[in-house]
Amino acid sequence: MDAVTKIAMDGLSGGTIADFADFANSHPAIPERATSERRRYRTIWISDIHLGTRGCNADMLIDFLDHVDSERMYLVGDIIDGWRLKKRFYWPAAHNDVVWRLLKRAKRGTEVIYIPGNHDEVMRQFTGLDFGGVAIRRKAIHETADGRRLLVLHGDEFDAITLAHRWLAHVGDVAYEFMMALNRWVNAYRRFFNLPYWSLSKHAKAKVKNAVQFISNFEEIVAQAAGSRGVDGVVCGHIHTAEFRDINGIEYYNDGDWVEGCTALVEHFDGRMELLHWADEIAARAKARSVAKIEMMAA
Ligand SMILES: [Mn+2]
Repeated sequence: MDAVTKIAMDGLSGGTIADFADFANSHPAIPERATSERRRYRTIWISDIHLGTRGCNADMLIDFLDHVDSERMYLVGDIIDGWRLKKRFYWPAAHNDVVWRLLKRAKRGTEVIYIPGNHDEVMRQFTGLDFGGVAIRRKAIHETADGRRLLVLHGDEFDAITLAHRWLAHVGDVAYEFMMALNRWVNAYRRFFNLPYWSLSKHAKAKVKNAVQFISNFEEIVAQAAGSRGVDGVVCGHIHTAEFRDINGIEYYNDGDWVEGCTALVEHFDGRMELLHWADEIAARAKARSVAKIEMMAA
């Protein structure tokens, strides 16, 4: 048993991830909204949550999970960050709440398919198994309501091709960690002044030419690989850049992340696909509330 599995097991048998041994009788720290008020979709894809890190935006994800529901849900990798957990154990109550909500969904009848990524690759050894209604798979083929076939995978499979030098991945990792810390400070400041959530790396990525080049290379390589497998499109995560575009006749979808982009990919009941930007949804909700308040005061 490696260190990460051991941490996970220790946690399950008593530590901070205590309640899951008695999941049916446990309750989340942050109470759930009524399930009847949720927007329904045929399918939801989320990835790159990075539970176990300070970067994880668990509060926004909890808000998302409490406002939407679906027949099927894909967890497209890097759900738990084993790399970071191995260095330092970090597991606040909100992270427990995310896991609780995901398991609860499976229990209520959503078909949950978990495709581990590189940060939670320790779970890949359980490929083919089902845990409490969560099916662990290496990849999947999703058929949309209108019959298109989409390959679903995390995306780190292409690192060897997209990253010419392995060490670049680690430099990128350190730089990314720094940027995430900066992002937290910027947004703590913005929250204090009642400003909406702002994504630093979304702006940085759009400015840095190399990052743009890397992202478009990744997108093209993934789409090409999907095309050669004879599917209509591909859904992945990994690079924390939500996207939806046509690449030489192949639909390329990236569901983004819950570190700072806070996005999800959804399929409507007619097969139509949409990227949800949850920070925008929360801002729109707050605005609608304040408009309602002003109208009430004026009446
Ligand atoms: Mn990844």
